[in-house]
Amino acid sequence: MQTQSNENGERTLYGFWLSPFVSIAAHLLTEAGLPYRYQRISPFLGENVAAEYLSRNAFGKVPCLEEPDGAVISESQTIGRYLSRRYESAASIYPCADPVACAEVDRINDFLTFSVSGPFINWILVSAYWPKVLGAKTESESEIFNSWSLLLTKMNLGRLTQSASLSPYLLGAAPTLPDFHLFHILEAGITTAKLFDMPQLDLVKGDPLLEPFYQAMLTRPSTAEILAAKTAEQPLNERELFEDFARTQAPLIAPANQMLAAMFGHPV
Ligand SMILES: N[C@@H](CCC(=O)N[C@@H](CS)C(=O)NCC(=O)O)C(=O)O
Repeated sequence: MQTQSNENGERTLYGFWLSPFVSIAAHLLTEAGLPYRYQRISPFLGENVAAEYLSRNAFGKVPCLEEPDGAVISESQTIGRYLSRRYESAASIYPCADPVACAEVDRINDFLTFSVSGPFINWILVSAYWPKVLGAKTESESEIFNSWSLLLTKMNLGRLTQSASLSPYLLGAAPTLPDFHLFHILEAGITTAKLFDMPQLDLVKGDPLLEPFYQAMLTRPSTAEILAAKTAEQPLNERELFEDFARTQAPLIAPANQMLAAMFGHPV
């Protein structure tokens, strides 16, 4: 595991609140009663690819958690599993002392990662960010991807919700790692649906199984805390998203745009 000298002995969570993955990590820390300092890293300003941040997470992705003893952990699900192994107060979200119970949590969470949340983020990037924020002329190709993604996401979410306990959480009366994962993916969908005027990204509205799950998560005091922080930062995120992101990303996405132009047969 990577370590960083941590002179002030604080726990720090790096990221920005619009990120569902940062919100998952923050939510798990809050649930477990583990205090932390939040340090905003804005991908819209390119802060996630600056040398200082890359020294913590070479992937340039947020979240990243720096522990009081200097341990540095990134990837939201890794952070969740780490917290539950290290802190008794986080043990219930990932019951690693019981391999069979743990396998059940992994089964749901792996399905979410591979079949729902990864593809969902690609959906948002291709259908919304690329044409509507980064200015790429891929409207018709993005629209096709949008339709396929809607179909596949609904299909896979349906498999999950129809087979889960949902009483009210995925595995029963108490939430585990995949509940926080699913909640923040749904939250990201609701936020981006409004942001880009794409109602199809709101996966909760009108879904008789997801609506009660979402409401149950909303009743948790930890959820209110996380959503308040997210709401407070939203104007800043929107400003940077629409005013700065295209400029800071331009050098990074230029090679991708060249490939897209070659694939699609027109300038993007
Ligand atoms: N699998 C990662 C995903 C993290 C991720 O995709 N974070 C996004 C923000 S939502 C990010 O850092 N994007 C910046 C970039 O890719 O340059 C996790 O679970 O933590």
